[in-house]
Amino acid sequence: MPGPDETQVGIVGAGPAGLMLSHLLHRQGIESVVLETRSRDYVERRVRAGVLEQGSTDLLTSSGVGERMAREGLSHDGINIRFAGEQHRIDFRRLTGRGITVYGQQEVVKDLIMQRLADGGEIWFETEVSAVEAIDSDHPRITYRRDGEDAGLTCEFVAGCDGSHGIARAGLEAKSYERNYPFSWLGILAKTPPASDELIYAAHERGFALHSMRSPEISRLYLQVEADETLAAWPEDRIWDELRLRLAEPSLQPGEIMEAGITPMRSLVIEPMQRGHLFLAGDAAHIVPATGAKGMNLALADVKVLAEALAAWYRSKSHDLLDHYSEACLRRVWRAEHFSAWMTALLHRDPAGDPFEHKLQLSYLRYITTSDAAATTLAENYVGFQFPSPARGGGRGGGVGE
Ligand code: FAS
Ligand code: PHB
Repeated sequence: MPGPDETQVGIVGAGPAGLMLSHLLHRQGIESVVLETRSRDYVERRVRAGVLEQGSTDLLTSSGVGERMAREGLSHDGINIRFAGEQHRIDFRRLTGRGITVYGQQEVVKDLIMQRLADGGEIWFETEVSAVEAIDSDHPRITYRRDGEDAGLTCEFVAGCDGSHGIARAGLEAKSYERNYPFSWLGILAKTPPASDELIYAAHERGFALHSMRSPEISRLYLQVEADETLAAWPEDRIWDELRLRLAEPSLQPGEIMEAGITPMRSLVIEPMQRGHLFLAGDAAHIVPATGAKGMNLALADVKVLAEALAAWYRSKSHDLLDHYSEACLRRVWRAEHFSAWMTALLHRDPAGDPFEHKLQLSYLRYITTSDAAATTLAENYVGFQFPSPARGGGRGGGVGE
């Protein structure tokens, strides 16, 4: 069943980036088609991120898709850090005046799909994009396969929102900056009440562990594992025993594991994030290790900038914001890349096991958990760093909220 063969903005990928972009464009009267290789059920069930910065929750609320998040999201004013038998709380609210909201990425995706379909939006599921061509022309073209048929969609602009393994960026003559870490995260979603009211980040000599949650009944938990680890090496008893040990949380109760997966830890930035009439957003342009909970927030921040730039073009044929899209995103992206790499190094055990490095790590953890100045560097980045606005002599705003 072929769809229309042309649209204003073709969007590759129905993750948070692609769906939010389509939603924001619709609110500006701009037509788009989202092409998604997976089924709706798969996309809505995929368990990933869990923490929203205030800039992201503001965007969801201001664009009219924040109602369920406001009802079901968990507002948190800080996180806990555990190491060497110590427990310390980083008080975001006292240090920065802001907090975070815990609300699963799959819930954001469900809310956006529901809204787009209610607004008559075009989301073509089970539609695999094979190429994005003619990106230097005024009519870039998406080639895709749907219902066993190959077809094409002629666009005025294309947004590559196809994630960390996306193909949209193939046509960019871009430079990539990459770091691969010598470990991965084993993540589970389990039917067991959280053992803590707030997130627990644990730097244990056996490895990193993280206790997050989705509701008073559902916990989201992670363990640092070998880079090439498989789930087969982690029977459920071993997972729970290791979580209780590393989190120093004997009260954590096992529960039905609803989803388990292993995610490699990787940093990547593609520069520039655009060429001609193709613009990259989200993981298609940059990847961060999940330690700093930045992935989904960066994706939403990118498409807020891109939607404003496209709206300016459709309104007045002004190219300026489009020409500066990549520059407007990269300062925020690199701040999040640095923070995510820094927090990852701070909390993970280095498999190379350098004893001097481990001592430095412990010293830094003690500094961050005793000095307000040091704790503020973590807090202001975790809740979403806000660059000084031009009025205060700084550069252009760079966060979602700016
Ligand atoms: P996404 O990857 O979410 O979406 C891209 C979409 O494009 C996908 O639906 C994909 O199916 C589709 N697509 C790809 N190629 C296509 C093609 N050729 N044609 C059509 N469609 C195509 N971040 C955190 O902050 N915390 C976490 O705990 C966390 N856990 C993660 C676990 C995993 C396994 C992964 C992979 C990522 C995780 N992330 C986490 C990062 C994640 O949340 C991303 O930052 C977020 O999904 C980015 O959103 P998008 O840019 O929309 O990309
Ligand atoms: C999550 O809730 O999935 C989560 C929270 C914080 C992180 C990563 C993942 O740093």
